[in-house]
This record gives sequence, structure tokens and C-alpha cells, in this order.
Amino acid sequence: MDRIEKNYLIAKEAYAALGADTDLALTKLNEIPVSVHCWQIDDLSGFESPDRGLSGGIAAFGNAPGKPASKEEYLNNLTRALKLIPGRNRLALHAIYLENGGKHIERDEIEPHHFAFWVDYAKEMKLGLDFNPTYFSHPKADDGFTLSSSNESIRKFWIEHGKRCRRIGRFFGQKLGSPCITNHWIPDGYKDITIDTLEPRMRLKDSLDQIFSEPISNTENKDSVESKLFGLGSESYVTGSHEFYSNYAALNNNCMVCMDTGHFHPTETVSSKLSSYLAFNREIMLHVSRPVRWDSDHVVLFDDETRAIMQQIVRHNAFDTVHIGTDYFDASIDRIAATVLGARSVKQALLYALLEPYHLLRRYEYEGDFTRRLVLLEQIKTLPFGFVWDEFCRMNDIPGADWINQQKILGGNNNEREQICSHPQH
Ligand code: RNT
Ligand code: ZN
Repeated sequence: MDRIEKNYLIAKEAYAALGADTDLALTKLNEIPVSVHCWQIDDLSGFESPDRGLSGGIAAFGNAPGKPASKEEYLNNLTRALKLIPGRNRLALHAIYLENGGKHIERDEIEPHHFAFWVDYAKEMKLGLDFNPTYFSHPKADDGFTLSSSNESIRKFWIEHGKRCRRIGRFFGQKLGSPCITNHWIPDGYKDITIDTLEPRMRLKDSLDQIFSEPISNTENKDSVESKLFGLGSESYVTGSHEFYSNYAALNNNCMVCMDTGHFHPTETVSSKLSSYLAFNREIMLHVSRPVRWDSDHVVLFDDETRAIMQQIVRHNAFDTVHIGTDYFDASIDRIAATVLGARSVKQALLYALLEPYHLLRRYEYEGDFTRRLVLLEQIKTLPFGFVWDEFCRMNDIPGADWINQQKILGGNNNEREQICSHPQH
């Protein structure tokens, strides 16, 4: 028996003493997919016009070495990252990650065949695919408005983009036998005090109605709409607010709300919102991120809010209703490592939640024994959680706690990257 197995047996006993079954938790964790976003690897540059900067009020700050210089390098790095994330994964793509054969294809002209190579990649890597229209980083988004634009030709352009993206989602779903979630986020909004807050929302509503008018089976593609409270340059007004999309999704059964953990007031939490959607049997998409004072898109950690979100999913048995995805972009640390760390943190948080002695906690709550409820919640925190996580990595044949030192996978051909991993600068 090796060290990991021995440790696991110790942990198993410790958890069992509190009424939690580690074997069951590991089996469940292995089944729950996490949709890993493809854009941390290259700061959301994509393959359409990689040199065009980001727009839409989002930014990847930092200049760590190792940003891929070609599509080949990009795919290589992505593969390295995915190989360090244990369990079931999906991959969330953006429309700018297309194969255009070196010739510019406009966003309102993209077709499934431009993304066919991703299907091969997904099959090889055993991934499901999710998709995102790219309603930003484009001259037609330069004035800050897309689907809610008052310029009809601009609005039409983006509606066509949205429609085409759903068809690409359907193509992924058909080819992989697992529904793609196509997530629509637009940057639209005003920097300063806005007089007419209604008309842009009426236009957005109409745009979405048009985009979703084509019937597509939800066994192939599902849509989500992602809200935001404010962005850089849209501090005072965002057309696609949480209230707007919650109402839209409630009244239109063909889409769900996507909640990004960085898109709310800093004192608001997504974890506290989830059960209000579950009460109405609503499916939910999540963009798990880490806001530091604002929507900063820091790498996800094994922190309180990430655990609280996963606890909600586990406690309410919402594995089929809540779809977990990641969304962050930090260019100040190694990009492969960032992709790995965030996704692993999400899975660790899930495991932590799966190891909760839920029935006991619930019993205390129903009996009104809030003292024991609180004490037990604290007691769980010091159990040998890391031993169970190591076992999860081992059973998936993926490096455990010391994954960062797996230079063969992580560093590869990039000396600079090896440097930044072993000697963090600044
Ligand atoms: C932006 C949204 C959106 C993007 C991705 C790249 O604030 O969070 O989800 O991060 O589409
Ligand atoms: Zn997001």
C-alpha cells in the first residue's frame, strides 16, 4: 500500500466517524463535469485577430511569459492544462477560437465547419463542449453596444452572430452526444448617468427573441444569458442586468440564467441566490471566478464562496440543474498553471461539499440545535481533506498536491515558463 492509499484509509475513518462516506463522495465527484474555459491560456486572444486587444471592459492584466505565439502552441498548452485536471471535464470555447484557414471570417459568417477541429479535439480528450458568442473585441462593438444597439445594422450583425453560435452549439451537441451550453454575454452599457434605461433593454429583449427563435432541441444545445452589474466603461448602466435576464429566462423557457461570481455587488454572493432558482426548477449556468474588490477575474481558489456554491449544489442535489463552468483570466502568473489551479479548486470545493455529513447537519437544524450545527460545521474543516483529494487524483492517474512540479507536463518547451513557476517574481 503506498502513502496515498494509507492516508486515504485514515481519512476515510475520520470522515466516517462524522457520518460522511468518502468512497461515495469520490464516485460522485468523478461524475460531475466542470466546464473549463479555454481563454485563460492566451488572455482571450483567440485565433480570429489575436493582436486585436480586448474590448468590452474586460482585461487580462500582467505579462507573465508563456503566452502562446501560435495556434499549435495554444493547443499544446491547453492539452497540458487539461491533463492536470482530474475527473470529467468540458471545454468552454469562444467564437473567436475558430479555424479560418488564414482568411478573415466575419462573426456573422461563422459556421460549424470552422469549429470542426474542436470536435476531434474533444473526442480525443474526452470532453464535452460549451460555447460562447464573442460580442466584443470587434469594431462593431467599439461604441459599447451590441444586441442593445440603437444602430439597427449593428444590432442585426450581432443577432446574426448569436444565431450562428447556437447552430455551432447544436453541431457540438450532435457530434458529441451531450448538449452544448451556449452562453450569451454582451458588454452593453453606459459609463455615466443614463436617462433612457428602458429602450436598450427593449432592444435586447427583441434581439434575444430573434436569436432564440430558431427551435433547437435542448438535447443538443441549451442557451444561457449572463448578467453583470457593471463593467469598466459601463459603471452606471448595464443593459443585461441580473433582473433583466432573470425575468427573460423566467418567461422564456428556452434559456437559463448564467451567474458569474464576479458580476454582483461585492457583498452579494451567488451561493445565496441559487436556491431561489432551484425553487422554480430553473437550470442555472455558473461562471465561477474570483472577484477581488471588483470583477477582477482572479484565478478561482478553494475559498469560502466557492465552497458555499458547491455546498448549495450538493445539499440540494442540484447536479443536473446547476452547470458549473469557470471564467477568469490572469496574465500575471503562468497561464497553464492558472487554468489548472482554478479548475482544481472548483473540484476541491465540490469534494469538500460532497464530504459534508449533510443528514446530520440537517437533523440538527430541524431539531433546532443550532449549536451542534455550527460546531459540526467547524469540526469538518480540520478533517484530513487533502488525503481524500490526493486519492481522487491518484484514481484518475493525475498528479496530486505537487502537480506544479510536473514540469514535463507544465513546462515543456518553454524555459521562461519553468522559470516563473519555480521562482515567482515580484
Ligand atoms: C465578462 C463575462 C464573460 C467573459 C467571457 C470571456 O464580464 O464574465 O463571461 O468573461 O465571455
Ligand atoms: Zn463570465
